[in-house]
Amino acid sequence: MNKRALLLVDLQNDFCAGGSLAVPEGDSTIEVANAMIARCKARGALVVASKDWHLANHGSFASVQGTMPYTRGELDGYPQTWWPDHCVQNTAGAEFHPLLNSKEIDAVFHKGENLLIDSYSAFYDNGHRQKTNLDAWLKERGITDLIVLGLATDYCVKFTVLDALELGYEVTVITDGCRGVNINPQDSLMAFQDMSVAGATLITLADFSCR
Ligand code: VGL
Ligand code: ZN
Repeated sequence: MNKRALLLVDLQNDFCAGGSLAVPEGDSTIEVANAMIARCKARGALVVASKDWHLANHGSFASVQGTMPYTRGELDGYPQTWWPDHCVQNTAGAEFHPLLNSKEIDAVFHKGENLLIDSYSAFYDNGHRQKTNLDAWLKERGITDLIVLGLATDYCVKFTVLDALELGYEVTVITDGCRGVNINPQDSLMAFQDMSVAGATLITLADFSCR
């Protein structure tokens, strides 16, 4: 029997309107997330969430590197986009969006705590060196299928979905529950394509309701 969990990726203030790394229309993911939380809970599914969780001097911050935000370079041998300071541990920007029904979340998994490497995926850092507890937590509970939505499509959603597929989960992405940074205008579209080619099923909230 397949057992499903809903995975909410980085639905934090800094990625929403007024946040330091605001994703265009990022807030619009929140009502999709709340609808999915209600549906999944009604079917007895678990709900988990990731949080980007950096120290104030994280190596991905342009301010730390003396570079311009949204330009690119290399961090510890990996290509790296330099970001505005965001999701600093225990700041308002790192909190869940206030309208997110976060009391329904069964477990939260933090990532990005290592100063020297970025961590887009909720499962691993960008070098696949260290694993979060997410995979073990899900497998302990017999979860085989993941339904994923969140921020941002072209970074944390994409790499979370690709790792989930590699780890053997069946993955469904709720596309209207995702929004991208789109440094290049096509980035989100290309990210959805990458997820689909790797084996993810892409559907909308409306599609999900009639399954
Ligand atoms: C993210 C850029 C930097 C994300 C996190 O959640 O997609 N993007 N850190
Ligand atoms: Zn980050």
